[in-house]
Amino acid sequence: MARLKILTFPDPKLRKIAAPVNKFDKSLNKIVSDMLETMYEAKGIGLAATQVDIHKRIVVMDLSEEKNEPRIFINPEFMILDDKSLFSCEEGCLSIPGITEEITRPDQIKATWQDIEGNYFEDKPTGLLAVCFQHEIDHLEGKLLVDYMSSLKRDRIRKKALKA
Ligand code: GNR
Ligand code: NI
Repeated sequence: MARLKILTFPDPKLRKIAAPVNKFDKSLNKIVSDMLETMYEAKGIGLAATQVDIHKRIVVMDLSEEKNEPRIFINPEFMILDDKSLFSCEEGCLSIPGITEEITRPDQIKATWQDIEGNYFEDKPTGLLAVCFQHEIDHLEGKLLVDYMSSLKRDRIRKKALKA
């Protein structure tokens, strides 16, 4: 296993769109295990491959207290089932350290993904799992928390990050 470097805003590589995974081989296993190590080390609850400069549709998560329930989502997708059912959450992001923002997102979604062997799954996550699923898919599409903020706030965060 290896710990990977997490890209931070405003790195333009965070804006790349990830490509679907179509080979469920050893190299996918290696990426996933490195991403899990990187996520645990950084004390995040989720990590998208985009954040470690790998532009493939791979997400890892662990929402458990004990940090012993790794979840792996290959080619994750979601559909909004009810656009009137919303959930607000104070979100953080490993790629925008030190910043949190309250974001409102759909709470009733249908999620689909593949596992590391390519088997297909679906579920209807709610609450934090639904939030995290959408947050990570945003990364795969090159979208970040700052995109939900006012441009004034975003520019302030950008300037601070560039100065540091
Ligand atoms: O560690 C993380 N915490 C978090 C909290 C609320 C909503 C989303 C998240 S994801 C974030 C890790 C991360 O940046 N994943 O992309
Ligand atoms: Ni993030």
